[in-house]
Amino acid sequence: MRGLTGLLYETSKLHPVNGITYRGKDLNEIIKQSPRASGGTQPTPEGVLWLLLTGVYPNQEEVKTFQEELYQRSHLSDETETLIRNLPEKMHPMTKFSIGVMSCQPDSNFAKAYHKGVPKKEYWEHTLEDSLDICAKVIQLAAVVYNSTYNRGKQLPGPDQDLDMSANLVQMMGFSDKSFYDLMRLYLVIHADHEGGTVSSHTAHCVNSALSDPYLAYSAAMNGLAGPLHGLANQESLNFLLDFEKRFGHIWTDNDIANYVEEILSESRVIPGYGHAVLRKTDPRFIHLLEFAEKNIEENNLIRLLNQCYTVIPKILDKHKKIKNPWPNVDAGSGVMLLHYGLNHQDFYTVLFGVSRALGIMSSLVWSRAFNLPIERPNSITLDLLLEKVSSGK
Ligand code: NMX
Ligand code: MLT
Repeated sequence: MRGLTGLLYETSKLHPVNGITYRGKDLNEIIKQSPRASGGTQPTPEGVLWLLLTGVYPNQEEVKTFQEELYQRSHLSDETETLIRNLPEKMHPMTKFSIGVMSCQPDSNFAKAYHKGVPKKEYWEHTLEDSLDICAKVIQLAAVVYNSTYNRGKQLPGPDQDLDMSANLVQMMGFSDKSFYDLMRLYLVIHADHEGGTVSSHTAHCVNSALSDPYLAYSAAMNGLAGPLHGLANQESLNFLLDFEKRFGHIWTDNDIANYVEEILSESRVIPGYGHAVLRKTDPRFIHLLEFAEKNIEENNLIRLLNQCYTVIPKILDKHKKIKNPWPNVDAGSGVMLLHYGLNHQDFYTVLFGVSRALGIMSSLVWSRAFNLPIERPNSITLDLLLEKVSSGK
């Protein structure tokens, strides 16, 4: 269905060259104009959630009140926390995260309202309640998944109502570097939405179109995000660089990178973090991460390697004519930044992508219900019928 316009999706739109806009505003503008946390250099995800929902930036006072409201909504039940803590240690964090979301589903305001028989025109209001709850709870869910997987037995701070979502998440995971708070703000802002056709947002839209509640829809979306061609590419991209480093150490040439890439391609594997279904230029989100690194992170071997890959890999991929976009996407660089701050559990990276994507997916579901969009049910065709159609020329 590449290139086929088949969805109404209100909150964002992707341009093949200029990248994503949220409510018509590009990331440069949002990063400059959206309210930032006190003492921070980056916009807060709360402000971006407000923008996605309403189409306008909140002022400083509104974002403060909104932050307080989200904090009130963020509580997890003991059952949910216990469930996550008791999941097998080796289970992938994305699986735990998705199960965690499902375990909150009995609290769905939408599901209760639907079963009480509220009129259709009120569906969006109950979807909004669930959407705000989910955006607030995912911070806590992610922290519980992280701590129960990697920080077992450690005493860690609980949520702090004076902190924004990003700072809270970083602090609850046991990190205290204020520059990491800022990276997390940038991270959660730039991953929030990528129009309606991404595997995750489209999945949420499709599931919710059956009037499955927002918890069911978001959890399904996370199962799509967990795929290596989608959100899991962020862990794969860092592993790609670390494997290269293991082999070549700190001294390598452009040729070494080129040979390494060709070797992977010859095994019919993909180069994670490169290519895109829609983008035809470097993903602006990747550039924002590089700019953050330039200002805040002292150059190290991995950052040098990341930059050199950016110079070498597109030239190699461009020679393989079937690859439509040889440029890096957001996943190429995010892991290197997280690793710099000590977050060295690659398996967890896609959970952070998922936390961020809640903002876009949840905002768009509110609009889908406000527009009363119908159940999504495209036609399909069997191979025999397809062959018949082709041979008859119709
Ligand atoms: N490495 C190797 N082969 C590639 C790559 C890549 N990075 N990108 C595209 N191709 C191949 C692709 O597998 C396909 O091969 P085949 O016909 O044999 O199936 C061919 O090139 C044509 O694909 P495109 O039309 O260029 O890309 P498509 O829209 O099908 O897929 C991606 C888009 C993003 C799935 C693809 O570029 C890819 O697999 N990239 C690596 C994984 C990745 O970084 N995913 C993250 C996407 C962003 N995100 O955050 O979700
Ligand atoms: C995303 O952010 O979801 C990815 O770039 C994938 C996409 O846009 O299809």
